[in-house]
Amino acid sequence: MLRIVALKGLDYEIDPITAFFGNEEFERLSPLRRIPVLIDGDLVLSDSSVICGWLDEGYPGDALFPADPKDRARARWFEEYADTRLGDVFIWGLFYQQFVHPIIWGAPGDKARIEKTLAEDLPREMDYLEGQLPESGFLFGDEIGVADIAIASFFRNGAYVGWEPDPERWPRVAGFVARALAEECFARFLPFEQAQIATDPKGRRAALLAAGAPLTADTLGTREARPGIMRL
Ligand SMILES: N[C@@H](CCC(=O)N[C@@H](CS)C(=O)NCC(=O)O)C(=O)O
Repeated sequence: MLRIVALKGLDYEIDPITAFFGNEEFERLSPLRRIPVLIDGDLVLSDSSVICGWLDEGYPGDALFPADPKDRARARWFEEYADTRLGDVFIWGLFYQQFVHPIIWGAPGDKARIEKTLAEDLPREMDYLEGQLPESGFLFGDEIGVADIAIASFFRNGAYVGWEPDPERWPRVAGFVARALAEECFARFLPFEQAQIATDPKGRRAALLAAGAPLTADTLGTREARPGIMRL
C-alpha cells in the first residue's frame, strides 16, 4: 500500500501497528482486525486491494492499472493471486511461522508447514510465475504497476527469512523481483523495513522514528498481542 502511495506521490503518516497488536478502535476501523488500514479523511478502508484501487482512482497521477479493459482484468487477477495465494505461501506458510510466531507468541511456528511450503508450495507458485512474468520490464509495460507491486512485495517477506528465488531455476522470477526492488517505490522503504525487522514489536515505533519514518502522533496499537479472528 505504501508503495502505491509513493508512486502516486501522496503525503502520508503511518501508525506502524504490527499484526495482532490493534486496540478496540483499530478493530472498529478494521473489522477483521487486520493490517493494512487506510484513513483518508472520512474514508476508512481495510484490505490492500480495496485501498490500492481507491488510491489509483481517487488521486491524479499515473494510472497504476493498465488502460485496456482486458489488461485491467488480468492485472486484477495477478493482484488477487498475490493477495490470496502468495500471501498464503509467503506469509502464513513461511514468514509468519519462521519469524512472526516466535516473536509474538513466544513459541516456534509450525515446522511441518514450513517444510511443505519450501518443498511444494513455493516451487509450484514459482513455476506458475515463471510462465507469466516478462523477461524485461513489468507485466503491462515498462512502468511498474499495482499487479507488479502486489507480486514483488511478498518476496520481501521471503528474503527476510532467507528465501530467494533460485535464478537458475526461475530466471524470469528472479529478474522481475530484482527489477521491482530497484524501483524507487521499493527502494525508499528498505530502511524502514530494516528498522522494523531488526526490532521487536514494542520497539518498532522508536526504531522507525529513528530511521526517519513519518509516524502518526498517536497509535491504535496495544502493548500485548491478541490472537486474530481469522483462521490462519
Ligand atoms: N487480504 C488482506 C490480507 C491482510 C492480512 O492478512 N494482513 C495480515 C498481516 S500481513 C494481518 O493483519 N494478520 C493478522 C490477523 O490475521 O489477525 C489484504 O490484502 O489486506
